[in-house]
Amino acid sequence: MKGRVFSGARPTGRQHIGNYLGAIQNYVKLQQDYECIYCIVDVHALTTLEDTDKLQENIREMMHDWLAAGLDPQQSILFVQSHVPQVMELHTLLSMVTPLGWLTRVATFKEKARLQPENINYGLVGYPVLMTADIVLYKAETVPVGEDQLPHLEVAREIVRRFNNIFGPTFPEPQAKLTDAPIILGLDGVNKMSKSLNNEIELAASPEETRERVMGAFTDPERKYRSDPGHPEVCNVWRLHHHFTKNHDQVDVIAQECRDALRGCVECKEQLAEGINRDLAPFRERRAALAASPQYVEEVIADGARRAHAIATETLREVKERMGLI
Ligand code: AQP
Repeated sequence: MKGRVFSGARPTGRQHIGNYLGAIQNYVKLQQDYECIYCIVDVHALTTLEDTDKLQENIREMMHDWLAAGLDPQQSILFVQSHVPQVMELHTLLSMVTPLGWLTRVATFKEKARLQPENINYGLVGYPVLMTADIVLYKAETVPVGEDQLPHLEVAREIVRRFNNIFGPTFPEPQAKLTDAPIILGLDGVNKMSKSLNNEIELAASPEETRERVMGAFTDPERKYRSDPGHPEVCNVWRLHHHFTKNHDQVDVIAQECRDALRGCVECKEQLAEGINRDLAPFRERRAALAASPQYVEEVIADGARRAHAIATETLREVKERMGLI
């Protein structure tokens, strides 16, 4: 029997190259060898999303990104979290074995609480419990994520261990699966690429938008003039070249020319924008075709919910039995 993979992403907008390099490229690869379940976690989005009018649109945008990137609804289950409501029930049951201290010490909770002091809601602190419910409802062993999600996954593993100890072996301990680019920095060159920091490059951006975004990227902070020798090892634009410059010898040439002040940052960014636009051209073409087929996308979403529902019902029955509820 094939092992099971689960991962989710919040529909807070279109996917960016950090999401792609950190997670989606693994989602696609894993489809070959595993039974994969990928979820658009709309309930998780409510913890920070103010503009819920956009939620339905964002869900479709994300599905377009996923399908265009190569997720195959024939092979994998692609669905929306709230369409399989058993996850809310499991979340409540798992909350009974989760000490509050495990949740309040999570760094991402502290950070979100700092960023939105006026809205430190229960959903924020319970985020890892709902994430655990997402994963274990499908008894997934492997969870492809970016590095920023590792603390949440660690809590998930602790909850699973505790549940299994108390009620007997029920869930596998989920393992994270990172790509070779587990954290992509944003255009500011300092923070994780992230929509909320407005430092992202969207996969679906037009070539002109991409070029404009890349030209605004921060480079080597120590290099003031083109005639100054550069330091590629501290430059995020150079790091991004590793992913969008096909020939790796060329990445070394770029570094040497930068060190010798033979190439300027503008030239370097222009070349990066060209590389991104070249690599993403087929994705963008597929995405435009999907956007023109709304009926097909609705069918994918409905079919995913039906298939996920069947697995979820079975797991929830087993959990309730173990917990003495039936
Ligand atoms: N910069 C990144 N580098 C590597 N991986 C990343 N991921 C996110 N940003 C990076 C991974 O992408 C998956 C889905 O992410 P998500 O939608 O849950 O992530 P997010 O952190 O909410 O995305 P943003 O853009 O950072 O959203 P905001 O700003 O709204 O919080 C996850 O596996 C994540 O690790």
